Amino acid sequence: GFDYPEYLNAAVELTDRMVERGFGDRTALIGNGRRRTYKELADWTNRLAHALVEDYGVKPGNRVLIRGPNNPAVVACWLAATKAGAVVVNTMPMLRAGELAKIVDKAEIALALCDTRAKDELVACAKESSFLKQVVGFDGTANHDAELDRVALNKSVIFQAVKTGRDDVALLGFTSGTTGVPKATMHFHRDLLVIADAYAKEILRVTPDDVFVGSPPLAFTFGLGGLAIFPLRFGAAATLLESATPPNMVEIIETYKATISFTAPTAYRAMLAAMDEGADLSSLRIAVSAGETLPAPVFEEWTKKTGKPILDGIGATEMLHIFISNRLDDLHPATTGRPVTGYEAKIVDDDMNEVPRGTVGKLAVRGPTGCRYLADDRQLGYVRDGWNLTGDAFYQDDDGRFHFAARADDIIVSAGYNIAGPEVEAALLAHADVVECAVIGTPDEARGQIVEAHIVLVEGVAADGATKKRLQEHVKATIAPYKYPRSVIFTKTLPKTQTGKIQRFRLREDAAK
Ligand code: 3SK
Repeated sequence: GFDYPEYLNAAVELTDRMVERGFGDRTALIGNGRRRTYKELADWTNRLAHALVEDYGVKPGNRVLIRGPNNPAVVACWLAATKAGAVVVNTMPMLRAGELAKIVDKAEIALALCDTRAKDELVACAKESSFLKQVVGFDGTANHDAELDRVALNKSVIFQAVKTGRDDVALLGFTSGTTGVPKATMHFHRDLLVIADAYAKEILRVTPDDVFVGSPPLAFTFGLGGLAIFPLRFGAAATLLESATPPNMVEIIETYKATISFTAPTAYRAMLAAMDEGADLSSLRIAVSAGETLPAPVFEEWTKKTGKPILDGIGATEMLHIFISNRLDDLHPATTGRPVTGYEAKIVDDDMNEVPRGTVGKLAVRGPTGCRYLADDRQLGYVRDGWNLTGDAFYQDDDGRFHFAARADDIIVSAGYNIAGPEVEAALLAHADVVECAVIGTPDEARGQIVEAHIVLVEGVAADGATKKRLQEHVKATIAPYKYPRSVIFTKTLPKTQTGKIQRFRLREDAAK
């Protein structure tokens, strides 16, 4: 088990405790043109925490919204608010006033801390909101010259953090999932540490010499874990550069000799393409892939070209982070691997009975973290008999490894055949002409549904009948021919969530119009 003291403040463990443990002079955060040590981070967050309590009246349990692109100031605000006993709601900088309003109302947020460059939408949201009273700006650039920075400047670097219980809520992770209606998932102080002590310790074997890089926003718990909690828990360093979008990650890896990367399969494809242009990824020790299942061709190419492991894993905002993963010594293409230490997983039917090995069913998981929606009836659908039902269709092979089949709603039933959309996508992605694709079922009189592929082609490939035919033939030659896409639509972009997941439901909605 994971034993934590009854009173535990996760932010203290990630900062002041690290200084006590001798990491004070080591680099914690890299960003805004400078490196900050653990001691500097502890001092900074203590000053900010004083400001939150003394100048902005933050009380334990208050929800505090944070908005800004990935940079050290966002991490500092998150840690400071957590030290002050607040429940933090990290939000994506791309959200508009209307989307922010849904979060503010759901979480009843009175105070927001906002990178001044992203303030307009939040101020617009505050004007309409009966909850949001104050939007306080911080400077997310190198200058640190905004209201919050100025108020915090002369505060003491010693702060008596709020004595939170290990099961006090520390974080509300918002997820719109792939269906669009936001839900708030509650996570405790101990949950923030357990994901490091389980996944990051066992699977990544993080050491203080590691340097993390990644593209997921800190507002997505995949990013908060990979770019803040995991490095800080083990005395390692995190690069937090606003430019860390997938095309630029390569440069960051080269500059800072990053050792562990966190991103999604499409970004790994882009990085492989950059290698063809001479990019040097040799500092990387491990590539973590999640968000979408990792197609076998990307796994193979990555392994061949870099000689380094690429670890596919499945996580969920509801579970806080990754709970099934490949391992450095147990690494196979087209499998998600086995449960992370502390977690159990099984495949069940609609009545929660375990199905035989090899049979596709619903993925059920339980462990030290789990789904706790804030005031939301959807809790009843997510947790049954103590097991979390993630909405993914999986099967377990004879060796006990878990294999992704589809999101439950990505199964296409065509002329009586059950076809997993992602399997057709994997076949298409293996073709050199395809950059990205999404496969859905669309209504068809004769077959009930037919397989429809939305495809982004490599630049220069003609979006014409000949390409369509070539790709259809390729699918027929790769997987059972009845799975080939009868309908093919070429597109420039695919609809995605803020966290980069393809929103197949949008394509389905459009198809139904
Ligand atoms: O893919 C996800 O949804 C996810 C969510 C939270 C943490 C990690 C992951 C991969």
